[in-house]
Amino acid sequence: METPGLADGDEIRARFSRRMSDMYRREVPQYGALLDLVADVNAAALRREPALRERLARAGELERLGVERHGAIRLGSARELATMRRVFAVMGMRPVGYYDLSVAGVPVHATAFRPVEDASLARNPFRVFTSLLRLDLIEDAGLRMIATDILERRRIFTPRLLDLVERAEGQGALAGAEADELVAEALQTFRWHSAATVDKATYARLHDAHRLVADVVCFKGPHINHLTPRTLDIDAVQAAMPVRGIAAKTVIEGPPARKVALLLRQTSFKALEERIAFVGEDARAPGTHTARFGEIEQRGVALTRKGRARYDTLLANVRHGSPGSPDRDYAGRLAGAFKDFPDDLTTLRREGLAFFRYARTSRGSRDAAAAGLSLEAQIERGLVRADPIVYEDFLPVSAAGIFQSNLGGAGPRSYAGNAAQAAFEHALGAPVLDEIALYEAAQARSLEALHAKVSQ
Ligand code: OOG
Ligand code: NI
Repeated sequence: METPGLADGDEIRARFSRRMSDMYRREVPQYGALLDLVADVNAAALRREPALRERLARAGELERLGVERHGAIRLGSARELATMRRVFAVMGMRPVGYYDLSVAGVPVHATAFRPVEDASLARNPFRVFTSLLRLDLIEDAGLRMIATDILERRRIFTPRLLDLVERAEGQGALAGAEADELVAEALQTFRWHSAATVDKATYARLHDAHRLVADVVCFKGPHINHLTPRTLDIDAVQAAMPVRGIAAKTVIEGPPARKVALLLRQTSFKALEERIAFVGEDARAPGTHTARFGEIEQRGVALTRKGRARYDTLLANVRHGSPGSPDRDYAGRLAGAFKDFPDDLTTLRREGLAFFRYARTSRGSRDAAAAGLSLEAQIERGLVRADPIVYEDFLPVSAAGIFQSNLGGAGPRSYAGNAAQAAFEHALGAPVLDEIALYEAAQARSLEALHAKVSQ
């Protein structure tokens, strides 16, 4: 336990992510093997690139290199989602972005609960990709009723957790011991239950509708289905996974490898087949269920709306025709498609493709003439610095790829793609924040601070 002091949202989130990591490592030993591999690859990258080590040390990121960046859960009802929003709010996490996965044959839509302030992200970046099952996409009306009924009856939060959330909402923070208790109670919601809540036949019917439907409906809670540490060299981890007996998914999701990392690249090991027990007469004939895996991520610069539209188009061109299972030459075609996408920070900035945070350098603060110069001229003379803003969100096509590689052999089915953001927000009980607007605001704030200083 980590009792001392009053715990605010950032502190509660930090405790929560540590305890979650310990729990998941115990539950899924292969995840521990992935963490060991990532630690080795990161250490090698730091030895190879002293400049990278220095940059991370300056930014205070070295100590946090090993902490998980995100996890994911799948919820079954509006009530669960709305309550989860309150639980995460106590941990300083807000819903950011709307992700429609139905277009990719996955019957869910989602948001990411994450810290939004720079200081909070720096303190602990943990976020949770949170999906809501779309029962409206189950075609069989009878089965839809069964699933709805099961989900309406289950209770995924302990009564004590709800008490503590209410207390924290009233006070804005919790005493250290209460924060520990809240974290322990919250973990109950995320833990694995090997006992299904349904009989074998019901599991099979839900599984036939979609594996994901069975995963959400048949268990006592929305088990955390993966955690994701940060790697400094995702290509190296991808190549080394099979060497260490870890079954990697076929391709790395997201943009190709480049000098200037863009957005987010991710890969995972395939979900494990785990034994589960059914209720009723089937209790003595165990079954298996595939849900839990491990993932890694490498983040790059956030793209503007213009940059993002270009990224989306290029990616769609490459994936056209093989949305579910990219072929062997995928990496080559992807790199080819992005050949004309600028790969240096200056061009990305000048063409308005990526977001930057501007700050006066110490030389700039001493130079009275700086005020009369254009921003570009000040940057060229080393009076102002432009640092890329890191992308903190997810990518729908990548998320679909991660989902699919964990749904076993079955290829993607198609649902008539229909985003339903209004319905999602209604279930959530709040609007989601627009992720690009957050980056725009961060960039604008840095420019305002610059101008304010100049005019003093
Ligand atoms: C979530 C998959 C999406 C990511 O990193 O894009 C995701 C899930 O499988 O529940 O976590
Ligand atoms: Ni993930």
